Amino acid sequence: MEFNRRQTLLGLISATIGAAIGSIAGSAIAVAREVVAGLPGKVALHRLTHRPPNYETPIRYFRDTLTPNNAFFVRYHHAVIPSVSAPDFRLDIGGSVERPLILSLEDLRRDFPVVEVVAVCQCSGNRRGLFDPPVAGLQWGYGAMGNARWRGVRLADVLARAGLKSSALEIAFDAADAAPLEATPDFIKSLPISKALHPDTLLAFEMNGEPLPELNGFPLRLVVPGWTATYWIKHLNKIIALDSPEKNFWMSTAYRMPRSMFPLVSRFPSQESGERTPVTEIAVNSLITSMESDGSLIAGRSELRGIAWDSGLGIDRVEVSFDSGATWRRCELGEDLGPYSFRPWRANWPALASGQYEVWARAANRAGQVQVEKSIPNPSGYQHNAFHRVPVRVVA
Ligand SMILES: Nc1nc2c(c(=O)[nH]1)N[C@H]1C(S)=C(S)[C@@H](COP(=O)(O)O)O[C@H]1N2
Ligand SMILES: [Mo]
Repeated sequence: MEFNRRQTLLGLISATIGAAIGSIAGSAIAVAREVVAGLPGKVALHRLTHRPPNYETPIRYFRDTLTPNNAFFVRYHHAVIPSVSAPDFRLDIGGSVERPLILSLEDLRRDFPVVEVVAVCQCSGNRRGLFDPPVAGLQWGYGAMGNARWRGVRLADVLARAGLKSSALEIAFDAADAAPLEATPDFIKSLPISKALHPDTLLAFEMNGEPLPELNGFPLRLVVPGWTATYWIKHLNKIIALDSPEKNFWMSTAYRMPRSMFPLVSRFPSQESGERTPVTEIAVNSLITSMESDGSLIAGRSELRGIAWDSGLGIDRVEVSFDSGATWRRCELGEDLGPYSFRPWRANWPALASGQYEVWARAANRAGQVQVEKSIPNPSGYQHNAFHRVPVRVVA
């Protein structure tokens, strides 16, 4: 791949403006981190690391069902982020195909049906910072996720044009952000054929009606609805059909969870070896979003609302409890933007005598998967989906 305008985007990142401290309410561990402006094209976000850029979205932006592009979280494994000009971009499709292809963005838009899907992009390690006892890794709070309307072409259509051979077992994806001088291995991920050919799996060039932001994968990213964001390769420039399983650090070692943790509905058979299995689908989850600026709710005054989501099986119900799970009240579900989207919900306040409370929220999906009271410990801190707990003040 050739890029005649390769530069370090981080070189353009300006100094920190208006630092503030954000904290996460209602969690076993309060994770404090700075809210800083400084990433190009982004509002102030919670900064975890600057090189590579790892910034999460403050909870209040999840009051919109679609996460604004300028508040969408940013996660990179490599510090050097390529900047590619759209006219120079080429996507290379090879491996076990009859006709290897090299496609420009123009080719993609012109030669294939353009389709859309609303889907949650959530890091496997979202909420890692809330595990108790703590686990190593980026200490994400609640904001390593976002929901967007993705527009692009079906990966299945592109693979059909290339003449995918029946011997292919996996499709591997590589990006422009290789780091040959770094100790970190190149970030390459693969998908099983079944997920790669799923009609909702897209090569996306637009997000919420705009070209992809630079830091969210411009000009092209893989969109894998229902699966965690590790598979959603940004700056995608190479697709390789493989007859044998992809083996590299990011597939064989990272992004794996104990098989015994919970049964995954979406399987990745060719990568299932050993005691740890690849993290695939997004676990059912919910979040309260209407907190006051101090992170608590004021009974009867703050609205009681939030979002719920899962891997695309569909949210069945969201419930809230004010008595530590003894009784639960069903919430009203809002607008449905499709099975992979955040689903907004709201509830009325019950009559509460004065005192200190916590509201707990939990979601269940149509397959009967429910959130857990306590997150299931696992070595890399993936799939945190414990009930969201927020303090409630009763004001006379
Ligand atoms: N090229 C590239 N794509 C990538 C990554 C990366 O480091 N490089 N990280 C993955 C991970 S782990 C996550 S959580 C998402 C983050 O997507 P975002 O930065 O658009 O929010 O991108 C995925 N795609
Ligand atoms: Mo991630």
